[in-house]
Amino acid sequence: TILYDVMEGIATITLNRPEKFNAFTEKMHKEIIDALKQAGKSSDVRCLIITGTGKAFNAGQDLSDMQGVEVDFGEFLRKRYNPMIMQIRNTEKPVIAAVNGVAAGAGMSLALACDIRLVSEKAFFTNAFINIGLVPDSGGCYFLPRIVGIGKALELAMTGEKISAEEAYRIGLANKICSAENFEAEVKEYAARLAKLPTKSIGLIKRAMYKGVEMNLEETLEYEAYCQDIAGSTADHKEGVQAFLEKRSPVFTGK
Ligand code: LHQ
Repeated sequence: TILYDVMEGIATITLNRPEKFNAFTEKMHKEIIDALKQAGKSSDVRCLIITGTGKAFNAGQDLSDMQGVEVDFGEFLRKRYNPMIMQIRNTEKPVIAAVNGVAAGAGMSLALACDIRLVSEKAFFTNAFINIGLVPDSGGCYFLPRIVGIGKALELAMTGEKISAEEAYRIGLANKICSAENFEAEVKEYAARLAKLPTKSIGLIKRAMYKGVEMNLEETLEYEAYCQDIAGSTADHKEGVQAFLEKRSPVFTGK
C-alpha cells in the first residue's frame, strides 16, 4: 500500500491506494511506520519525503474499511495512528510532506506532523473530522494551533472548510506552493538541498524547536546549550567553519 525508494540521500514514502485517495488502512500504517524506522536508521538517508500517488495526498481513515465493524476509536488511534505520528516526530532528519493533492482528516494531521509542507497548486486541505462528527486526531489539536495560531485552528477544525494552496501558504500551513506540472521535480530539488545540509544539526533543531514551544525561556536556553554541545562536536561543524575561513563552499557529510 506504499512505495519506498531511496535515492541520493532522499527516502521517499509514497502512499499508494490512489483509487481510495490513499486513505489509511491498518496495513498502510504498518508499512509507513516500518519505512519511517528504516529511513530513520539508515545513514544513506538524510531527508524524507511523504507523498501520495494519483489525485490525493491522503483522505484520512478509509471509511469504507470500517463499515459494520465495532471499533474502539481510542484503541484504534493508540495502535495505528499515534505511533506513526510519534515516529515522524522522533526521526532526527527533516521530513517533508509533499502534498500533491487533497489532505483530509488524519491525512491533514499527517502533513502537519511533518517538518516542511510543499504543496501543489492543485492541492487543498480540509480538517474533515467535523463532517463526520469527530474531533481532530493524530496530533491535529497539537500541530494546527502551533502552526497557524489558536484562532485559525479552531475555525478550520470547527468548520472543516476547504483551504486552497494559496490560503494554506498565506496562513503558514504551506511552506511553498509548487507547480502541479513540475511538482515531483520541485519537491526533489527542495529535498536535495536539505539532504546536503548538516543532518545532525537538523535533527537537533527539530528536537530543540519542538521543546522550545513547550518550555520557558530559562529551560530553552539550557536545552540549546545542551544541543550546541552536541552540534559543536560534529564533523559538519568543523567543515562549516573551515570552509568559511577558506572562502569555499562547505561539503557536509551529515556526520
Ligand atoms: C474515500 C475516502 C475515505 C474511503 C475519499 N475513505 N474512501 C480516526 C479514528 C477513528 C475513526 C475514524 O477515523 C480516524 C481518522 C480520520 O481520518 S477521520 C476522517 C476521515 N476522512 C474523511 O472524512 C474524508 C472523507 N473524504 C472526503 O471528504 C472527500 O472525499 C475529499 C475531501 C477527501 C475529496 O473530495 P473530492 O475531491 O470531491 O473526491 P471524492 O469525494 O469524489 O472522493 C474520490 C474517491 O475517493 C471516492 O471514491 P469513488 O469510488 O466514489 O470514486 C471516495 O469514496 C474515495 N474516498 N476519501 N476517507
